[in-house]
Amino acid sequence: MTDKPAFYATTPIYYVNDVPHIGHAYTTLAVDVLARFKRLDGFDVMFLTGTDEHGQKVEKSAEKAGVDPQAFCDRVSARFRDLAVAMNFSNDQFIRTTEERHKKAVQHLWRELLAKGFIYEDKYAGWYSVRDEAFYAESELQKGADGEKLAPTGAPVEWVEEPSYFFKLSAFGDKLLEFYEANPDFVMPKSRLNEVISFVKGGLEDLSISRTTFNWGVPVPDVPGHIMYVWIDALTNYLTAVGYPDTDAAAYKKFWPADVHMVGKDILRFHAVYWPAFLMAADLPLPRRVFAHGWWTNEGQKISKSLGNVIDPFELIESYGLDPVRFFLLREVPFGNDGDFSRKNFVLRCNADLANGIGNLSQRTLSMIHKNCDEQVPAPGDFTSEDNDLLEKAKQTLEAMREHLDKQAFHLAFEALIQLVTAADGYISVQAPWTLKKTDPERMKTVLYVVAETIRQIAILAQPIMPQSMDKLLDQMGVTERGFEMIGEAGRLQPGTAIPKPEGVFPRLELPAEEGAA
Ligand code: ME8
Repeated sequence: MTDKPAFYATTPIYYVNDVPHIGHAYTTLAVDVLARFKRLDGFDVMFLTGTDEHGQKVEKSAEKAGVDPQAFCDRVSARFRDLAVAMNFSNDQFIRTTEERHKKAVQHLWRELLAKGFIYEDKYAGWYSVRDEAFYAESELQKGADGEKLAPTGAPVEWVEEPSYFFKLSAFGDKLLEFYEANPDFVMPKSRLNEVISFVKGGLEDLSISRTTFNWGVPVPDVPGHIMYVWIDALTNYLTAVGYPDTDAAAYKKFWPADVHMVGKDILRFHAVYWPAFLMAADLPLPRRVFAHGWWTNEGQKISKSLGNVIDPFELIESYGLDPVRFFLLREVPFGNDGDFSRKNFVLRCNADLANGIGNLSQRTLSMIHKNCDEQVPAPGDFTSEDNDLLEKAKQTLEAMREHLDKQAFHLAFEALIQLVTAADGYISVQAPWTLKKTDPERMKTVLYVVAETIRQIAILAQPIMPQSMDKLLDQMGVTERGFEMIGEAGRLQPGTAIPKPEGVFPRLELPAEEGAA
């Protein structure tokens, strides 16, 4: 391990009750972009994702499939690993809650909470939703069309009565409120923090953390017949991955507490209330941030298996290529807000920003250099103030992206990048190198150099979101050093570097046959 600063970011671990869809790809993509950005910016990164394999929901799905639960988990978990490959995710680990190291970590945490007096035995009688794997108070329930009781998420609930161990969550209300007050960026976006605060202010009840009516879970230590509630099991994965319970482990010392837990808004309460309470109870440091992003719908409709409109990320990549998919998901919607996926918007956005933007800028510049400068990077003359302005803008773009990504504002980070492309386009139109070719060939070389140098920096800065295409572009320009320390003067293109006939990086995409068609 190096002495570089640490950055630890996690995704939720996904239930293996169903195959991955665009929502799962979205969350992991967001963390992938952060991880790649931080690595290029000189950090030692731990990027964790994985699968959540215990609980009643998974047990029931395995039963329905007629397969033993472990075999079922192995099969579906593999699909999530396939997704990571297909999406070019750079995760450092893929954790599974059925791994031995994880069972050991959760059982250790349980013993800690018990020893510190935060666990007691009682009987649970209340509402439970298997779909949400969550307990609900009577007051939280709503009525369905036929008058049946439903969870606030619309999921069915059932009345459960069984012996259970409880975690003294009620003891943490004030401590949590103090913590949120002292760490106002702990939950982002801000509106979500307000939701969390009002939930905690409403009063916290103790949390049932063991179950006895099924088997598919981590056994409660020393108590036959009890398995752990799937959420205490699942949340602990963030500790397992860095070596817990060995708090002297190098990874634990370097990476805990996590910098960001990235989650969807559906599971904010578990991450921003239960998880910090467990950690406080165990005297462990709390994560620095929980970011709860918004929800994707498909052409205006809720994505659901029963509606048959689940967006398959593998199919999207097949149809449009990987990097446009990566770009669109994080560029289109202000991160944190809900977003609607439409193929028409997808094509329009990618054509505007990629094919006509970065793609066209690099294609025409590299072609002109190839044709008019002996197939190599030209030597520039003295820079004018316009030249320096554009070159300076690249440096400022890195700073802007850093600032935006520290707040997980992906859309603003990419907006800053696109503005740099637009500035380069504007510069070419004004400088008109095609005219200079006849009137002042030396100045033409300087102009082409300045644009090529800007493209080099755009490509370096865009690597986190579009790693494959930017690799291809940087290869075409003979650029080998690709870290952010190369932004600005340090990595200037060397005159004389070969520029082969360029190959386009972003083909134009075709609009779907019917407007707005799915
Ligand atoms: O909740 N839009 O797993 P899960 C955006 N195992 N994001 C979406 C989405 C959509 N339509 N659908 C799903 C669990 N997601 C637990 C987590 S963590 C210790 C345990 C994403 O398989 C989003 O990140 O139900 C959401 O929070 C997550 O998938 C839920 O995944």
